[in-house]
Amino acid sequence: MNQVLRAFIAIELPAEVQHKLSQIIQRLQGQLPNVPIRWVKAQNIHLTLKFLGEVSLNNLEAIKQVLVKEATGFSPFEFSIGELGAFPTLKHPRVIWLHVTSPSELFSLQRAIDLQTERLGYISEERRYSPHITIGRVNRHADAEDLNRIASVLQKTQTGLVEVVSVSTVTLFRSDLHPDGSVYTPLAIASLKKSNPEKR
Ligand code: 2AM
Repeated sequence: MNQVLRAFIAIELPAEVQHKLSQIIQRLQGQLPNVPIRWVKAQNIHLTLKFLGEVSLNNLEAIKQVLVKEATGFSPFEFSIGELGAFPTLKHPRVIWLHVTSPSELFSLQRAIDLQTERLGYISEERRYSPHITIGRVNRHADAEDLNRIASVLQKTQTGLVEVVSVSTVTLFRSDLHPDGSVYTPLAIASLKKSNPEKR
């Protein structure tokens, strides 16, 4: 039997960062009561590197190996989170997110993981990787008035620099869709290159 699960590769955020981001969500929720948006639960907030989609259980080991091998090629780095954005645009928001400003390491790490998982059959997005942290998704049934209210709140809300995050691992997650939202479970955690111990 060919069993499958839904999976993606991401950078996990520390609980205190997730908490800080959920405070921004609460602030927006307060300004947008009764607007149909599915806000991301604090424990689910992460930075996606590659969405794999349906993965056969037979392929999991190969994916984990790719992750471990690619991760060890990169030194730990930091990225910062701040200011709101939306896809497709702030004026026409469908997916609400926070900007990620990062050094080239994040792009190189994402590219390496993308390339190697593509070799295993997990196709790359055609769009260029644009790092972001999704915090909400506007319901398909939102009407023009809802969209205008969301756009107006997003455009006038400034978050400034919210947090600087240190990255030392990447995680393979399984995603299970439940009626009350997705549940993400780590399947494997790969460490970036360990820094050299200081010479004495
Ligand atoms: P995004 O919300 O950051 O854009 C788990 O579902 C993660 O995989 C989400 O954070 C989502 O990214 C990302 N993802 C990318 N493409 C997806 C797709 N087609 N379906 C579901 N999730 C996708």
